[in-house]
Amino acid sequence: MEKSKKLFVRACKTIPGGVNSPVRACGSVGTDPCFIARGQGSAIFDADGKQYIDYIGSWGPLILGHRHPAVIKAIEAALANGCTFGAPTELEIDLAEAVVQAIPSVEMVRMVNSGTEATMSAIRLARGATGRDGIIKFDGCYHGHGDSLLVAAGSGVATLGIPGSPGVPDAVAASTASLEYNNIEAVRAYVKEKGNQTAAIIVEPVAGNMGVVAPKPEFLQGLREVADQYGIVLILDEVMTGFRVALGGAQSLYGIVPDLTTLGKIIGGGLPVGAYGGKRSLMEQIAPQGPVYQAGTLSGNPMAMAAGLATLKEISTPGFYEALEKYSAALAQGLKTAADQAGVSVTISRVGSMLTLFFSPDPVENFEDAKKCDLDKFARFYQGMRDHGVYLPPSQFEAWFVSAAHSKQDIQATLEAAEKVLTQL
Ligand code: KE4
Repeated sequence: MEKSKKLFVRACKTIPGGVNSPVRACGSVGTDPCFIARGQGSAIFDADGKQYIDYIGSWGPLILGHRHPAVIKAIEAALANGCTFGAPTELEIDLAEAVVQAIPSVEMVRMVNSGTEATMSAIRLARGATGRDGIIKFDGCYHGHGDSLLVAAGSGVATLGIPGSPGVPDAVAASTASLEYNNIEAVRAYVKEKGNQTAAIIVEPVAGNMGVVAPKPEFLQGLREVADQYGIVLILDEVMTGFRVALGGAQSLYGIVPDLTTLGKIIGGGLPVGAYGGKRSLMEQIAPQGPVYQAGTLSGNPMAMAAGLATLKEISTPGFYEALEKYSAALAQGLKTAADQAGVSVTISRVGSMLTLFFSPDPVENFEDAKKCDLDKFARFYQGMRDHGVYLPPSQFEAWFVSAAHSKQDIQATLEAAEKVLTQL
């Protein structure tokens, strides 16, 4: 850990907190971040050469694991022609068509460079299309760091215990209502008064940023009905769940048809890509076709398009999700067994290959439930697992990701480590 420590000290001199994204800082779990030198398959190696089984997978993009041959080959082929042109390329059409084919509610799609850009743009489009300002989001959901959405947010905001964020104008924050996730009655009550001033409801169809929390059966359908009743744009933020929980995303699992969908992570195959898309009648309002402006120097970058296309091709192969489900279920079941045997009260929450081990004896259905978890115990668990070569998200309010590169041996080694660490908690 010596080289990592030295790198962290050096990083802190020129980079705020020594990291380029707060969730990487590890402060909330009482340790310093590992500096990573390389990854291969399900493994990553820190600057000191220590190997870990990686369950962060760059926070979701690496559903194929690190350096999948098809992805590397696609990036190299694109690079051979140049890395960026600031002009349209065929690769952008190819990825747009692949997204449209995989997600029927998406008739048109615009590529951007991050999930934050995707949600910011979708919100602007909803406001432009409805002429309304109001937004409904949900406590514990995280939709990137755009001003309108940094209200009662999850992920790093929750991890750092920041109530919102300085710098977000009160007027902007005031146009966003954050309600309780999974509480459709709270939404119905809110829209009675404010529905006609609300441009959009944005929701993670499976929450991943308060830890993994599945929607209650009536929740998503209830949002669809409310949106229809009040002319509100329903945005499913599938930046994390898109191509993660199913090829068609969470909307295909739960049978919900949104007006807009935001995407990211997996569609970039590890390179910076976000996207938003949906009903043609909405997307045609985006410049230059329509008046709602959104732009980006590197949007649709050919290398990123190539990495995304190669990834979508691999995950579209028959049996891909079934295999992922088998390993993910085995991991979740094994963790529960290990905790029970160690006498540690936990709740495992899993949808597909994204899961969270909550240090709480009770089910977690919303952010209030998640905040009741024993964060000290989580911190000790995180550190113990890392000492045993298992690299987990350094926050109770995040998801573990299983990739196609995780082997039976990886799962077994993870469970052996968990048995030891949970027993010593
Ligand atoms: P980015 O701007 O970080 O690419 O995407 C923002 C975003 C939007 N919507 C959802 C549902 C998301 O999960 C995210 C980003 N996820 C976090 C991890 N929980 C990114 C990790 C980080 O902030 O470094």
